Amino acid sequence: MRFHYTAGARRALRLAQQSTADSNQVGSPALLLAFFNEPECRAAHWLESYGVSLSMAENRWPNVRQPTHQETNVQTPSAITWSFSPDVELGLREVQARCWAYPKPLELATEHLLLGLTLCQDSVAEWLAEQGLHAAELEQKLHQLHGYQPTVDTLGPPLDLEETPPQVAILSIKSVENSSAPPPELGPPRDFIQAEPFSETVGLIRAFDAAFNRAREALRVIEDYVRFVLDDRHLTNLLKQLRHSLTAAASHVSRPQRLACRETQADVGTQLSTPQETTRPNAAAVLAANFGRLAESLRSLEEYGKVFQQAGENLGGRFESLRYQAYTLERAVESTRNSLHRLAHAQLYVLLDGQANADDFSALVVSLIRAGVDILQLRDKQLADRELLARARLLRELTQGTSTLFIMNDRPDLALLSAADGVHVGQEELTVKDARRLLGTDRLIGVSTHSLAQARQAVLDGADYLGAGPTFPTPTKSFAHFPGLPYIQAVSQEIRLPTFVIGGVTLSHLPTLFHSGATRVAVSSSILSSPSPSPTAHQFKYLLTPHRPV
Ligand code: 3NM
Repeated sequence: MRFHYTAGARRALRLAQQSTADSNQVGSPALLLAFFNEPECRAAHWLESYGVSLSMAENRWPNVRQPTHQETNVQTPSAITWSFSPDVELGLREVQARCWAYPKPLELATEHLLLGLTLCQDSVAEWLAEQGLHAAELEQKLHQLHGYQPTVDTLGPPLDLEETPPQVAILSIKSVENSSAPPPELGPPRDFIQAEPFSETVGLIRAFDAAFNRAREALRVIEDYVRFVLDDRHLTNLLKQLRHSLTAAASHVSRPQRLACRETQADVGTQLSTPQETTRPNAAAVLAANFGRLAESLRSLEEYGKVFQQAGENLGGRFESLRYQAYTLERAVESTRNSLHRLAHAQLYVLLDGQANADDFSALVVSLIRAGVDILQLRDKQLADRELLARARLLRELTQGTSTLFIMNDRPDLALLSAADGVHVGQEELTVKDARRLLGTDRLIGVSTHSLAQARQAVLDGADYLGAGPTFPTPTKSFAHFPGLPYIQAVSQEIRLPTFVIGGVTLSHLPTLFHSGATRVAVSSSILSSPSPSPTAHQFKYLLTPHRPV
């Protein structure tokens, strides 16, 4: 919105500015006195009609320097930069709010400036009230004068001055006059000067403040879920870091400045809500709504941040990078939540090879399914592709319709061809991103991890579950390094994405593993090499099932 001033208002403002040469800010006492030095000034007439004279004002503010005769007669230069004191600035914004339904563009005359002084919430407003000049009465006079009849519809939301923040000396918003550039719709030169609207700067700070608050609130809602429902330390830390980075970036516009411009009571958007906002059918809806709010607010901060940044700064870029972090976290939270549902009862994961022939393979698979194995992974480094695919298809057939999931090791291509439930990849194999490209969103992607850093990365990459190991020495696979139990403890403490402890796990390890915080295991040799794989698997399942004494 653009602001315009009548010639009289411009002269009064110039006089007021001249008498406050030190700070160069137009303050309320100087503006009040300036009205009396401005001939034909309606504000002065109104003041006089209430019995307020120049000498009374001078007595009350003896330190305000009066302009000399020469200063009073000086020509208004074509461009003046005005800077208002915070009080005057807030008062004028109130005037703007009260006259918002006037025909545009709103032209501020001295009577508008006087109304602004009564709305300043400072010593001038107090003094004027003592003299009988109250904002409500002046406002009515003003509307009558300009032939404007406010109705209930046009009055807008009530403006509660008590809600206006206290005086803040930081705000310095400039108003620029430029008489050489009248707005096109006004035709030939008129008796006002187009000014860059101080209200736009205030509005921009309001938008920035609102977006910052929205982003912070959304982050808190998400953080509460991740902390109290998922109980995930890693993601909680990342969300907290994001919140701190957000606050650090937003502090570019100081808190006092944001508070000074905040107008929650007068915000035209606070009463508007959609039916979707009033209901949240489940936690997924809460998360989706708040990640959406977060991304939108970060985009708003990015755009308005660019307006506030100085040359050489990249405030917009900081918010942009936070937005990308938010997208990554959204996926990680979603994956963790989905997997916890999908793999809620998956505790026993068995890796098996293709056996000597298809019949042996079938018999073993059927017995393991009956024993209650939750996930079967086909992992065979010896079989040729055609035979491996045949075993995979057989495994699919045998697990179909049961509660046992089928995961293909290392080969997304064979996983697709055999319609497996997912694929498992190692650190040297295809990345989660590439596997996801091939397999789409519904199939599970598991990742082997050997350190906390790899586990954290896999969570952010959108893995559906983790293998964590090797924990104990094993004949099944050779390793140079054993992260062992310390890693199991660390990953159990930090990460809630379903994690299967792997590497040499036997029945006798279970108490130690439970003690380390683990609840799921992936096993090969201790079941397959046992004289009776099915009973061993059954025993694993029994001991892994919660609430059973170990
Ligand atoms: N991957 P077993 S440990 C295939 O740590 C495999 O990533 C591991 O078999 C890892 O139960 C491992 O016989 C071997 O030790 C698992």
